[in-house]
Amino acid sequence: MSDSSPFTAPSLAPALARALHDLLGPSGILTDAGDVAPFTTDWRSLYQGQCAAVLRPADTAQLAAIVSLCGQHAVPIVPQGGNTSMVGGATPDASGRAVVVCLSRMNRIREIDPHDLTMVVEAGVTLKAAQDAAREAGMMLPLSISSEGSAQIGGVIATNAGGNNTVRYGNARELLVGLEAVMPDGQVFNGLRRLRKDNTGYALRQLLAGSEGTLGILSTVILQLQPQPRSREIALCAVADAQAALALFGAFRAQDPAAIQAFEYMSGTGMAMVTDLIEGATLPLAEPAPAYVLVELASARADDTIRTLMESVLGDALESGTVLDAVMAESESQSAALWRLREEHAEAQRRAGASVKNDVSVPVSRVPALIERATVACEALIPGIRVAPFGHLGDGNIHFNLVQPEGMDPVAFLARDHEIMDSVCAIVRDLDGSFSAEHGVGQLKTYMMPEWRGGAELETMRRIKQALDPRNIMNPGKIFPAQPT
Ligand code: 2HG
Ligand code: ZN
Repeated sequence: MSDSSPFTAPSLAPALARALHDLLGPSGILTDAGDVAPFTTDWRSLYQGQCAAVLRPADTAQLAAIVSLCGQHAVPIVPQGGNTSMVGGATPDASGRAVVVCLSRMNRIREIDPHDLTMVVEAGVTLKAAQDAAREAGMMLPLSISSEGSAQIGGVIATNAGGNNTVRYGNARELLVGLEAVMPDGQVFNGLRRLRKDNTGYALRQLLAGSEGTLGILSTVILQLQPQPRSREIALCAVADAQAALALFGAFRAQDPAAIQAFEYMSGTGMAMVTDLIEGATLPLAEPAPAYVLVELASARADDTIRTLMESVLGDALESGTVLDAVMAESESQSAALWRLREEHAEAQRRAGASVKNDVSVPVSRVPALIERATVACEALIPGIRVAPFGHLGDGNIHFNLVQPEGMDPVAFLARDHEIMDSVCAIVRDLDGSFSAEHGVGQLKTYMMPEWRGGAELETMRRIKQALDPRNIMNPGKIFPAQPT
């Protein structure tokens, strides 16, 4: 469309459509069905929404103007980064009233400070690009998730992503030093301060982190970096079960808790899906095992302490039978190959058929009980169901995922998703866990909120939402269950 052609978006009021066009120009607005289609469904293809337009601001001023204009016209806004939500958190509903605000044009890494160990990043930078930039500057952004090639920093912080390094560095929220956000009334909240100490009232940036776009849209953030590790060791271990995996975690932790960069559990079923369905993924062990652990140790020191630690703990574990077999990476490419076996779990499960995901957490000591009890419950519920739990054992977050039985109609399987989630969650609850450890609530898990977070907790969340976004334009339908009308 040329600059001079009249811009229309059938479901937007003409005055709003004109104002948005004047603000963003033709390249900043998508309305053609083919152009908007990728923005109206989610990575898992669970939701098919519609939108009036996709808006692509180039800077914070444009983002703020979009939010004010949409507020004046009571048009809902769905912020979207890399569209990698596992819970439909960035997908508009089917009404077609909302606009999707896509942050990918705001993609500058503004500054990396080697003295403060911080980086200033715009919301649309992919996590991978931010990690690479930190590495090139001799530092490390200690946040790693399997969707990092597509996931964008704004979404990563807005959903308080967790991932593989939480065991050592915490979730995204813990890495958030400062932030700039556009609030639901269009005001810009400038909290781009890089202070380790700043005890001046409510922790608003921590509130916005994890708010899933319901309280504002993050435009720029300051993230905490770490020195680049100078020594790193990665091993893949075969184990008999989660109890052995936990014992191995305890053995590493007893020697040096600060060295554990990642401690990931994988089931034999899930690993078989990866090696069967992902090209070039092969198991570097003599034979398949009931379960596996991928452990990464790292240190800022360049000596052989980390190698010695890995060898001695694995040596003892092999001798005692805690570990059945193990392989240590001897090169960068072997390290990447071992990590790939872990990181391709989500993709392999997607290829294996319909799946129900339970992104749950329990106290670390109870992970084996969770896996044992939930396996029995799911196998009793649907014979032939493929139980493929994996994830971040070191922080207690297991993706207790279930893949449809071979040959079952995927629609019939997904029709039972609440039944499956509820039976897993009953066990999680009994073990004092949480129904969503890192993927958030999105729209998929809103129905669980009253039971799990009801009473004062959900009511406080509702009041905050009502105070900041009285017109409910920011990512409606996420986090909060619909209230009876
Ligand atoms: C991971 O840890 C992601 O790989 C995705 O959180 C988990 O597919 C999943 O359930
Ligand atoms: Zn995960």
